Parts: sequence; C-alpha cells; structure tokens
Amino acid sequence: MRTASMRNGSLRALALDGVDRLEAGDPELFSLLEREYLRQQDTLAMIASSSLADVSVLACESTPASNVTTEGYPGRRYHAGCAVIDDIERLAIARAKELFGADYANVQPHSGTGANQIVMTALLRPGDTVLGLRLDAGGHLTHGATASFSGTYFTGIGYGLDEHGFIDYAEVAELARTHRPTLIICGASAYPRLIDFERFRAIADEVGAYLLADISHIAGLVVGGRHPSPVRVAHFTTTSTYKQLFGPRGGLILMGPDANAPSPGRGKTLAGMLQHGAFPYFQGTPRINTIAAKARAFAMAATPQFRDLTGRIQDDAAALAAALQRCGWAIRTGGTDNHIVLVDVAARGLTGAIAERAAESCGIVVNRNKLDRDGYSALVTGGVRLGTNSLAARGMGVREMAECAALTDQVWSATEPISETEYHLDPEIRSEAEQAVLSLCKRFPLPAELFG
Ligand code: DSN
Repeated sequence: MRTASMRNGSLRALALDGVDRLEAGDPELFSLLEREYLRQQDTLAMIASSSLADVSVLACESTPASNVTTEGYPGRRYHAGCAVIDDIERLAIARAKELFGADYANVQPHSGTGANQIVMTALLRPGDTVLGLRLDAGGHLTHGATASFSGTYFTGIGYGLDEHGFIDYAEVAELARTHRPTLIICGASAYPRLIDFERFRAIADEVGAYLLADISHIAGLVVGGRHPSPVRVAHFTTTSTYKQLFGPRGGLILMGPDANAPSPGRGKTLAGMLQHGAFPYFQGTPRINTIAAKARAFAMAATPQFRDLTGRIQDDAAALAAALQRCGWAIRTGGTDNHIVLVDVAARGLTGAIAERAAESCGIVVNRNKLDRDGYSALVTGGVRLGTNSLAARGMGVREMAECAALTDQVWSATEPISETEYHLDPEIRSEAEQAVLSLCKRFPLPAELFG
C-alpha cells in the first residue's frame, strides 16, 4: 500500500500522488479528464457563465479538508475535530465580507441556485408571491419560473423588457402594486445592461416587499467597480462563485445593513433567519474544500490584477458586440454594459440551435438562448448568448475580439439551415475556421495562473 507520506507527506506530495494514482489505476477516467482539459485549451469558450479557476483554487478542492464531515457553523458544530475547518470557514466569511463590503456572508451554499433556494425557503411560505424577470426575457429558473421549484412552491409573476430590450421598470412597479409580492428578485442570466438596484429597492419598499439581487453573472464586475453593487441596497444578494468570481462551483449569500433587521414573525434577524435557512433548513454538511477554494478566489478577486481583468472582460464584450454588429448581426439592446452579448441570429435566418452547433463544430463554444419574444422554443431559440469572461482571462483583448467576431461571422454566414436544428456548413470553411480557432488558442493558452 502506498501511503500519504510516499513523497514527503506534504499536501503537494499528496496531490501529485493522487494524479499519479489516477493515471495508473484508472486510465479510462484519467484520459477523459485529460481530454476535457485539452478540449478547453483548444476551443474558444464564449459561454457567458463560463470562467477559469486558478490552479490554486483548483488545488483547494482536492485536499483532505474534503474528508471532514460536520454540520453547523464555526464554533457551533455538531461534530468534533472542527478547529481547523472552523478557521477555514471564518477566513472565507471574512474575505467575502471585505470583498463585497457586506455585513453578513454565508459561504455554505453549494451553488448559486442553492443560495436562492436558501433565501426563498427561509423567507417565504408556500404560495407566497415572487416577482422576477421572466425566464424567456433573460431571467433565471430560480426567479419564479414554472419549470423550477421557484414558480411551483411559490407564485411566480414575471416582469419583462421594453421594446428596446431593457428592463421595463414601469412594468415592475405596476406588477408589484397589483400582486403585492413578498419578494422581488432582480438579476439575470441573459441581460447585457446595467441593473438599477436602487430603483428596484424603491419599488420593493413601496409595496413592502423584500429585494433579492442575484448577481451570479456580474459579481466580478461588481467587485471590480464596473457595475453598481446591490450589497448595501438589496435585502439579500446571492451569487455563484464559479462564474465571474473565477472560483469553485459554489454559492454565496451576502447582506448589507438589513442583516440586523427583524425577520418576518420568527424572532430572529434576517441574517439569523438565513443562517438557519442554509443549515439545518435547506442544506446539510458544508463542503469544506469548496469553502477553502472560495476563500482563495475571494483573495484573488481583491487584487488590482482582478480589477484589470474585469475591465478587460467589459471592454472585450463591447468590442465583440460592435464587431459583430459591423458584420451585420443584430445585437439586442444595441450593445452591452457587462460581459454578455445577445445576438439575434433569427434575424439572419438561423436559429440559436443551429448557430450553436455550427460554431461548436469549429471550436467556438457558445450557447443558444431564448430572446424576448423570439417565438422559438427553449431548445431551438432565436438567439445566442456570448460572454467574454474566459477569453479575457486568457489575455485576449479588443484586437482578439475582432478576430473572434470575424471567425464567428465567417462560420454563421456560411451556415445553411435545413430545419430548425439541422444545417449544412461547407467543409472547407469549417476546416479553415477550426484552424484559425486553434491558432488563436495557441497564442492565448489556457492560463494555469489567472494573473500570469
Ligand atoms: N444559469 C446558467 C447560465 O447562466 O448559463 C448556469 O450557470
């Protein structure tokens, strides 16, 4: 039997032993994991929710901290042996609060969806009304959509966009006055413009609702000062940690001064309500290794280099949108304020499904996305959502965005639809685009270290 001390007993030795053992003992799985790594290296990830974790973030997720089973919070666990992991969780909480200027942070949610589930199940009773951005207008499943718990256990009412594709704040106010929701949710999965959190809070206050800001997509821009922060405006702010925070797959709940406000009818503060909401109400054991990885990502996000990265993400998206527009592609809202570019491919006779598949066949990874009033099903869609997190993290700037736009235009312009999901693409054009993508990827390799 090999022991943990085979090399010298250190964490580093353990990690290397693990890779060696995986390769020797399970070549099938090892080769799949290696293939996925190579796929990421050789393709342009333009999925708006994608990002890259620094190797030090990945390393946190593969340490023996994962072996610890416990429940509860630092200093109040239900198992012995938690002194060290208590310090890990305290560090993650302190860093999250510092990073976002929050009064309260809960680092235990297993995902962004889980963070929303915790807030909603802690705050609401079955049947309570939730007002959120409609799924087909760019909202998230957890914002009151009927396909999710959020629109079945609760009564989901959806607001939408105006004719220019911007959030229709007048409709938000009108629906709030009519339906008197207990919770209003702002934030989106596919919305390229700034969100006016103050305006949402004013509407929430007018009707006596709580406000939840889900910043999963824009958390990095918020940290980098590129988007207004909702943390001291909304009652609750949630985010996933793997999108624009470049961290592990997990979630985070934050609160500003409302942390100390009383919770509805439960004799606790709102923060106390959430502590109970995460554990024991909604989740069991925390993932300590993931919490360690969050702590690492929060520290990296607090650096000037991260601020620079968020600037590049935003500049890249603006450049990508402008370049595609010059090629004749219709961009919803006419541009972007964040990292998201919504392309109306139906305006040029494609569907989102075809555009996604044709691009993927050349190594350009995007996702089809319903656009407001596009008339297509969620599997077909009339749009494509692009994002610049991963490209910017590879070091690509506005010049490379022109190349990405030209490549995408070359592929989509040559794509001939056969049905809503089938298409023909000239093999020569595909091969040419594939080579160009590979060459761009070689020039900007996947960084192991996020900040070089
Ligand atoms: N919410 C999904 C997305 O935006 O792609 C997954 O994170």
